[in-house]
Amino acid sequence: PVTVHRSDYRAPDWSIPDIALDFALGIDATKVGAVLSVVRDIDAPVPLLLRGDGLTPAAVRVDGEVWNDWRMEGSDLIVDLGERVAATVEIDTVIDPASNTQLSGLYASGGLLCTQCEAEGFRRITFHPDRPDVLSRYKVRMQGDKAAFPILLSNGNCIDQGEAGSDHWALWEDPWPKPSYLFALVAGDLVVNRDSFTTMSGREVELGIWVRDGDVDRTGHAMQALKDSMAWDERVYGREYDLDLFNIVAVSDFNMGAMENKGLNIFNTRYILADPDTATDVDYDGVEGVVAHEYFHNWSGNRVTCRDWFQLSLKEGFTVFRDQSFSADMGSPAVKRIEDVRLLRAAQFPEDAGPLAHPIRPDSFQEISNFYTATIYNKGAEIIRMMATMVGPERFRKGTDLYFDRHDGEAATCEDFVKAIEDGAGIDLGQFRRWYEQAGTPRLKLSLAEEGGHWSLDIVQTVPPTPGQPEKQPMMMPLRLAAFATDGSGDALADTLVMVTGATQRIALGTFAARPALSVNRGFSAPIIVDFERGPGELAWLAAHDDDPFARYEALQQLMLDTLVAAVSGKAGDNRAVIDAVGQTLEGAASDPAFVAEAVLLPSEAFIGDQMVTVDPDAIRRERLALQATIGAALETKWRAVLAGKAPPATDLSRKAKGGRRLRGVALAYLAATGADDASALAFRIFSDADGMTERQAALATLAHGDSDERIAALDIFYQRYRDNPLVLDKWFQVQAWSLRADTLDAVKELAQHPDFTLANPNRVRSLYGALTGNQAAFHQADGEGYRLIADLVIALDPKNPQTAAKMIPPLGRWKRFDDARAAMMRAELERILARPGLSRDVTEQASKSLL
Ligand code: B3K
Ligand code: ZN
Repeated sequence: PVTVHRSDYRAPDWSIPDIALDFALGIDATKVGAVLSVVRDIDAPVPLLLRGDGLTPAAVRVDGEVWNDWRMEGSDLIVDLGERVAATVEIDTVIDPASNTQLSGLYASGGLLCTQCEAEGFRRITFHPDRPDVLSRYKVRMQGDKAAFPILLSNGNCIDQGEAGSDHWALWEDPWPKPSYLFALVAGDLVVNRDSFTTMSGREVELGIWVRDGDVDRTGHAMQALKDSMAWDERVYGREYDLDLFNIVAVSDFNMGAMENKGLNIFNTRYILADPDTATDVDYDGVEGVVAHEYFHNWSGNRVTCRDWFQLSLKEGFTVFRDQSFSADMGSPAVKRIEDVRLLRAAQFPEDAGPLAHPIRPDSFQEISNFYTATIYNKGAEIIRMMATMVGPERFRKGTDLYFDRHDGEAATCEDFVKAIEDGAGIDLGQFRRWYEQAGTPRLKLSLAEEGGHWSLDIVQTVPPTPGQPEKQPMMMPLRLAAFATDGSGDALADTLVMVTGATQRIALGTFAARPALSVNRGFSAPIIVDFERGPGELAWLAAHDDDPFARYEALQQLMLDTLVAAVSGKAGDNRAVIDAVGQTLEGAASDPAFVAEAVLLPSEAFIGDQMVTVDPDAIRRERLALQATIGAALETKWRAVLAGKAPPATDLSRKAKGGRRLRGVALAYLAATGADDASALAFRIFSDADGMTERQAALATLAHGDSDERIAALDIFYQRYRDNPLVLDKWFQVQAWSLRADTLDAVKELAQHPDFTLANPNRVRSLYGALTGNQAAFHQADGEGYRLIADLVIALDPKNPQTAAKMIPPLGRWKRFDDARAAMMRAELERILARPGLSRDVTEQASKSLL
């Protein structure tokens, strides 16, 4: 496979100010007529290079004449335009949406025609440069059978429509120049939830959420989220929507969450449909966050787009930061921060520590689809957040205003963004730019020093080597800290922001009579790992007294983690400190149940493994369950008290109600871990009495870990009730693949043969196999069966859907973290995948890099 390098970037030879597309729609044959007005941007004559993927030109015309001066170079079309400086190039192609199982380009999903073009799917529809720095105004005409395709949608505004026998047609025009990856078309039988929004300048925008008949009652939450997002972006970033129409379409078969096509977002149904009976509180928050994310792209991504795909984090990191801030404002900032950091640690830290590590602005790739990663998205968001933290909200806003002002209508770079923040906010980001260049999670090793009652903090910073980057320079980062006297003397250092820049650095903390309790990286101000040895007493004190809620959470998590890591290494000690700290934290359950639920949750098996030199999945499983049982038993009355209350009504989506349900789920898990006689009966009662999916799924998941008759009954009831609802059926697959039972791998194998399982739907694949790779002890079962299952899946899925197949590979690439026997089996499976003939570029890149 060819490697593309960032340093090879060259501006395009030809620009394309206008494009007219004409679609004659058919499920298994759609004719595409493309008219490109091209203008040469360099002096010397040069042919026009148009990318294609699986296309054959049926006809080529230039300025109205049949043209023969073209050739195919691989899958690309080269049109020789001689001395021309401008021309109208027309190309006809025919594509087959029904056989497009990759779900990239124009494809069929349950009778519907829809598109997914980012990053390089437009070239599967028609020949085009298909690079984000070629921006055009689009006019799209589509015609098709009225009965099969009653609704015809594209970007922008519908400017004309009409009938032609049994056909009808529509003409859409998008006034805003856009790159090809933002093109979208949808045709099919859809119903709409309509609403409207009045912008800050008083313009009325028509909103539409389009779904299958029968689903429209589940679009209310998405609509509210859309209106809230539009208002929020005006208030917080001064950004107004810029078309008279904003449409969202939900489709069942989609490779990722959603897509920000200009004026016509296309969504995975999973992030649109929600009602209390079928969606959990987590699902509701997911809908709100993703609707906001795609809407925010209208400015961070569409009005200012990316020059090339190496700049992907320019739009994704910034937009994730924007959606995180929005969700924090809509709910609880502390809980949102905890969730975001948990995700970063679960998905991004392992990526940064493994063979697929890359900077947020990569230097090279083989297949860009492989770079829609937690690093580009979530670490990217952390880098933007650090800039915002360093300059504060007002100056950050000056920086983003300058960015949008300077680059509106352009295809920009990460450097353009940093420069705009530098100029607008007035800060020197010279050293900070290393975050764009260097991969790997920085580590700060901390220690306290004392001289005559004056205490200071010593910092040693290291950035670990990553593939292709053996040597690293120290990073610049904002570190929020505070220090407290635990002896009642009242000495304290109030919340302070220090800039860490050196490989070593000393920070004065002030005068304390005794060693202070240090609250460090408060709010997770920098995306780093802190190594700081602290006794259980100090951590417990912080968990109870720190005035930063995130730091309280961190202290308790660290205490749990230390206890678990010691136990796994055979140094089990006294659990008293953990039990007391959890008990103490539970005292706050009535006032902030959401925070308490997050705080008392044990660290995940994977995160415990990340603390160890060699991960021992079986010991981690054993010790985590043991600690859960111990805490469960020691605080049994408290858990029972939580469960004895009435669950908030499922229709109540307030912060408090959601928190209450979350805490009940956690309490039930602790109680079940004790093996209490009545635990299964209680879980089954909660399952049966539940008036909504949050409680129902939590109870089902708890039962699914166990061995009771109630487990079989609940799984069966759940299946019978929801077998016709694909999103809920996904949950049924998922809870079984998540199960802590010893026979989970066998269950997964059986479920893969279930009539409702299919490789054609990415959500279903993720609900079974994605859940399995998240189940550490099952995936890493000592006989290597988990590895075989995933490799078999990759091999079976790759010919159908390489993007989704390639996403399953990274867990196999973590082999260095495991014992020799497991590492050898993981490598063997990667090699078995690579030995398959005709492998996609996506899978080839991920599997071969994973072996390094
Ligand atoms: N920009 C899209 C992701 C496209 C992924 C293509 N493989 C969704 C988003 O980040 O908003
Ligand atoms: Zn995005």
